[in-house]
Amino acid sequence: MMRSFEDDPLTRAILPPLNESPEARHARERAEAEAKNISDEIDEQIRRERESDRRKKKPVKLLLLGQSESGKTATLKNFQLTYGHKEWAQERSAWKMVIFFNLVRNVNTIMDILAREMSNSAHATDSDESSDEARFGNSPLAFKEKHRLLKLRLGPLRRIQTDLERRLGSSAVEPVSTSVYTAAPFGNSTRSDGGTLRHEFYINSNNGWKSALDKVKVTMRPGRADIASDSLRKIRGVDDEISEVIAGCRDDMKAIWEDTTIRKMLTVTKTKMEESPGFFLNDVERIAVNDYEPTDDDIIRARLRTLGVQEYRITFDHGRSVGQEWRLYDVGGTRSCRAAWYPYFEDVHAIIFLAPISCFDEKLAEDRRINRLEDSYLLWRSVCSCQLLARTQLILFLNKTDLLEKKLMGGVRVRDHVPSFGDRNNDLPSAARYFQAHFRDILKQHSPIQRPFIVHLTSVIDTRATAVTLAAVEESVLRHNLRRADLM
Ligand SMILES: Nc1nc2c(ncn2[C@@H]2O[C@H](COP(=O)(O)OP(=O)(O)O)[C@@H](O)[C@H]2O)c(=O)[nH]1
Ligand SMILES: [Mg+2]
Repeated sequence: MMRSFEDDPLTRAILPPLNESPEARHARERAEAEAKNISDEIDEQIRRERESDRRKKKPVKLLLLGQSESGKTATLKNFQLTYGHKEWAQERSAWKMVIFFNLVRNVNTIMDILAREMSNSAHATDSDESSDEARFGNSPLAFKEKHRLLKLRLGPLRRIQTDLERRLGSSAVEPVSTSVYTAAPFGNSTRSDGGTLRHEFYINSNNGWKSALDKVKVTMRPGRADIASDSLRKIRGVDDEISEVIAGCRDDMKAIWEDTTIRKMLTVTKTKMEESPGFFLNDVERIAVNDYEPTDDDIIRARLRTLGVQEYRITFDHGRSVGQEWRLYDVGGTRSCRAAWYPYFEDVHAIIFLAPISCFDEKLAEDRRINRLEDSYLLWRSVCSCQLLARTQLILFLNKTDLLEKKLMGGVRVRDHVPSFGDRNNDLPSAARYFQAHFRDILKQHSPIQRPFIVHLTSVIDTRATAVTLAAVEESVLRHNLRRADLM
């Protein structure tokens, strides 16, 4: 027997009652309309969530820009430490050789100066004592037998540096001075020559520092144990030897760094070891041991030069974009490398621009005539005014604030290098505020379309503080992306 429509209990329940009053009917219709609104809203919400899921799958692309030694690679390492910890942990032991290399290079730099000054002062005693006095005032550097012995005993570190240089490849070599490049050679490029640039500077899919690290890695790759075991044993042997030589030089390395005559020599020759890239001399006691394991902070501070443009992929393991892939592009910052940046501008979501504000009294390594802060201003201006980047979010890191503070406390005066600074207080807050205002003015004046000024004061070797900054960056990049997608 067929059941009539009205027989269905559910249908019956939602049918209007037969003897409904006009008021009751009105109330019912209102309630129904409201229910429909809510239901539509839920549908819309589901649609939006699906859309955002779809969008989420697209990688977020972030480009790191800034002059050489501004802290780009260190920032990238912070991203990996904070959001891709598993891979970070796997690379820890390979960093050991990079840190050894940095330390040995520090020591050899001092040895070079020592050799030069010792021979100078020997000449001075032979012929004309006054020249030495002219340089060192009333107390000429008194090199003793001790210094000669230290120089001799630290001799083996030369070979260690050469060995490590060979192992790490070109990333270990710092640039030399040339002056043929302008601050932003990409500025006049058009998209059409972008194609040729791409050929010259390709993305290193082996992952930048990773390819350098691979050269020093001694991990056993699965399935290759039999073929590789022989050469692995050899590499391990070399590594062990390097560790042993370094551990053997531990006390002597400490001794030269703590020696008052050597310190005086460094002051007189204006050598600021603490500010040199990859400075580890204060950590000799902890590092120069056979079973040394790099800490997170050591890895952040380790220096490998970045060549060309390199892509790093990090799938965020927590935070708002958990599961989301971020592609970070790290670039070489010397003037000669900057032409290679342009092709990457096209589809990048955001740029972190690093300006090391401690550099107001320094010159570029690749061009000694150019003040480093001026170079950052010029570079920032060309990034701000770039048409291709008009809708790209710019995030400015005023970096190396720790070094800036130290410098100012040490008595270096900003106004001596930046006359317009005038009579402001010679301290971190005033200097940071002053530099920041300059960067803001450039952004306001040169952006093709109005854009917000997003700025963070950073010291990217401080991993904890940087994790907080990166969370803010993540938030603003995601927000900006949503807004941009809504517009399109
Ligand atoms: N003290 C200090 N050193 C920094 C800071 N940022 C970077 N460095 C150091 O400066 C050197 C250059 O940094 P790096 O990230 O390699 O610069 P890049 O050339 O822009 O990639 C490295 O030795 C870093 O450890 C900072 O905020 N404070
Ligand atoms: Mg770099």
